[in-house]
Amino acid sequence: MHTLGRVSTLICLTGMAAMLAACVPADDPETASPQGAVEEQRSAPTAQQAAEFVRETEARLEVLSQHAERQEWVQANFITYDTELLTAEAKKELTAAQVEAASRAAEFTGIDGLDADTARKLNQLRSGITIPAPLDPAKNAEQAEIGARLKGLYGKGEYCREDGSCLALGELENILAESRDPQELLEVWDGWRGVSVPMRPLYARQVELANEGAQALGFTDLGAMWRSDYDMPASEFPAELDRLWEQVSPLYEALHCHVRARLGEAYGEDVVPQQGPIPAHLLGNMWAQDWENIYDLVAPAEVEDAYDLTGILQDRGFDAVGMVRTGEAFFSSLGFDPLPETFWERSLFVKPADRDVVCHASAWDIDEKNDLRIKMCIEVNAEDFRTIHHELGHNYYQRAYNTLSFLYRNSANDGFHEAVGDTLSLSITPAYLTEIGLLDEEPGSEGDVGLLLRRALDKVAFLPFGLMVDQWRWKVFAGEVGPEGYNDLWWQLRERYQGLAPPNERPADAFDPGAKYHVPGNTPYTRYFLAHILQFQFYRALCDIAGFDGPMHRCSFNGSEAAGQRLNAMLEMGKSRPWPDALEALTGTREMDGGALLDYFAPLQSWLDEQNAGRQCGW
Ligand code: X8Z
Ligand code: ZN
Repeated sequence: MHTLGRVSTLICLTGMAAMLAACVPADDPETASPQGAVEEQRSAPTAQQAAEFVRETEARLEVLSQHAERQEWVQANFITYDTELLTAEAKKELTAAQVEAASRAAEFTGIDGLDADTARKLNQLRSGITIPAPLDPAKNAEQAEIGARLKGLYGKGEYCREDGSCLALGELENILAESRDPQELLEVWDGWRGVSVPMRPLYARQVELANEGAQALGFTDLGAMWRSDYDMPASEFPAELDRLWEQVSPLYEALHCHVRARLGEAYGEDVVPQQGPIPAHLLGNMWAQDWENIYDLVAPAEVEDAYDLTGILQDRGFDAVGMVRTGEAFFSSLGFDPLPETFWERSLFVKPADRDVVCHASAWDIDEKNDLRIKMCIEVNAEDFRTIHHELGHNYYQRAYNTLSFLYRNSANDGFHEAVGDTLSLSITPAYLTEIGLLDEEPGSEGDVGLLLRRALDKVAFLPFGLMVDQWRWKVFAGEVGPEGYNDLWWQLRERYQGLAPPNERPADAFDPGAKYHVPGNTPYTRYFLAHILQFQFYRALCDIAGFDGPMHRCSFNGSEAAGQRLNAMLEMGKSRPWPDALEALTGTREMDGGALLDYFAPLQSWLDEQNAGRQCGW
C-alpha cells in the first residue's frame, strides 16, 4: 500500500543537488549523529562502497517490502488471529532490515565524492521509515505485534446497541450523514469511540518503542523523523505548515461561521451555542473532517441545487465496478494506459458479507510493477465516487514511477501522492458530467455558489483537521503529554484548529484519536493537509494546459492529452528529485501555495462574507 511506509525518503534544501551532501540531518537541531557514526566514518568508507551499499540495500529491501506488502494485503482482506501474526512476522523482518540499513547509511552520509543519487538515497534510507523499531529483536517483535493488533482492533470495530444489534463503521457513518436527530447522532458518534478505548495502552507502548527506534537513528523522536522527509531542514517544516494554514484559515473561519449559524437555526442555539465551538457530532461525518453531508442544512436559500450526483449514480444503476470504470475512463482520456486485467481480478470493491476486512479505502502496488489494486467498501454515492478517483490517483502514480530504482518509487513528497486523484475529482464538474452523459444538459452558472459551497464543505472544512492530527501526534511523540493527557490534548487541538467541541463529557479512559483510522494505522496525516493545498495548484495548472478559459471551478481537463502528458511528466519523476522540482515540472512554481485554493473559492468567500455580516464569528 502506498501508506505502508516504504523506506521512502528525506533530504534537505530544495532542488540543489550540489547541496545534498552538505545537507546531512546532523545539521538540524532535531537530529544528531547516531552513536558510533563518527568513529565509523574515521575508518573512511569510500564513495564507491557507499554506492555499492545503496545498490545492495535497495535489492534487499525490495524483496522484503514486497513480501510484507502481500502479507498486509491478506491481513487487511481477512482480519484473523493468524493473519495478524503473519503480518507482524513479515513487518518485523522488514523493519529490522530498514533500521539496520538506516544506521549503516549514517556511516556513509557526507563522505567525500558521493554522487548526487547516492547521497539522496542515503538520506532516504535514514529518514524514510514510517515506524522505526529498536534494533533489539524482542522490542522489534513487540512493536510489530502491537501494530498489527491496533490495525485489527480498528478494522473489526463495531458499536453494539443495548438491544444487541451491532453496527459497523460504514453503517454508523451513514447515520451520521443522514440523521438529523441530535440524540441519535450523539449515540453513534459516542458509540464508535468505544472501539478505541482498549487501544490507548497499546498506542502508548508503540510510541515508546518507535521513539526509541527513531532516537537510535539520531532523531529526537519519531515526529522529528517524519518532519525530516520534506527536502528542507526538519526544524523549518512546521513554519511552512503555519504559513500555508495562515493563508487559508480566514476562508475556513468564514465557512465555520456560516455553518454554525445555520446549525443553530436547525438544532437550536442551546445545542449549537453561537459564540463557541461547534459540537462535533452535527457535521455529517464521524470525524467532522468533511461536512458535505450537511449541505442541505447550510445551503443558500436563494439557489436551487444544481444536481445531486449521488441521486444520478443511483438512478443510472451504477454499481461499484461501474464507478471504478468511470474513474479509469477519466485517466484514459488523458492518455494513460488502461488498468491491467489483474486490477479487476484482485481488487476488493465491495464489503464482503461474511468476514472482517479493513474497509478504509487504500491503493496498492504489490509487485511495484503492474500488480495494482484498490481495496474499498464502495457504496453508490458521490463521496465514494470521489474516493475512487483518489485511490486511482495513487495507482497511476505508482505505475508512472515503476521503472525507477526502489528508493525513488514514491511521490515527490507524501502530499503529492494524496493530491493526484483529488485533482481529477476537482475536475468532476457539470461540464464533465455532461460530457460523459451523466447530466443531460450543463446547468447554468446560477447554482455555482451552491456547487462551491458543497466543495468547500469537503475541501475547506478538511484543512484544519488535516493539520491537527499530526500536531497532536508530534506532541505525543515529543513526550509533551502522557497517555492520561492524550485525549484532552486531542480536544484542545480540535478546538484550536477546527473550532469544534466534544458533544459530551469524554470519559476518563476515552482515546478519541484512536477512533480515526490513521492513528492505529500509524499513517502520517500532514500529507492530506498538503494534498488539499497542492491539488488546487495541480488543478489550475492542468486547466491552463488544457486551454480552459473561464471560472476555475467550472474547468474540466477531461480529454486533454496535453494535460495528461504534463501530469505524467511529474508522476514519472517519482521521488528521484526534491519535490520543488516535481512541482515546477507541472505548475511552473517551486512553492506550495494556498493561493490557487483561495482563487478557486473567491466567489464563495464573497458570498460567505455577505452571509456572515452581522454575525459574530470565531470561537
Ligand atoms: O485516508 C484517506 C484515503 C486513503 S489514503 C481514503 N484519506 C484521508 C481520510 O480518509 O481521513 C483521504 C482524505 C483524508
Ligand atoms: Zn490516499
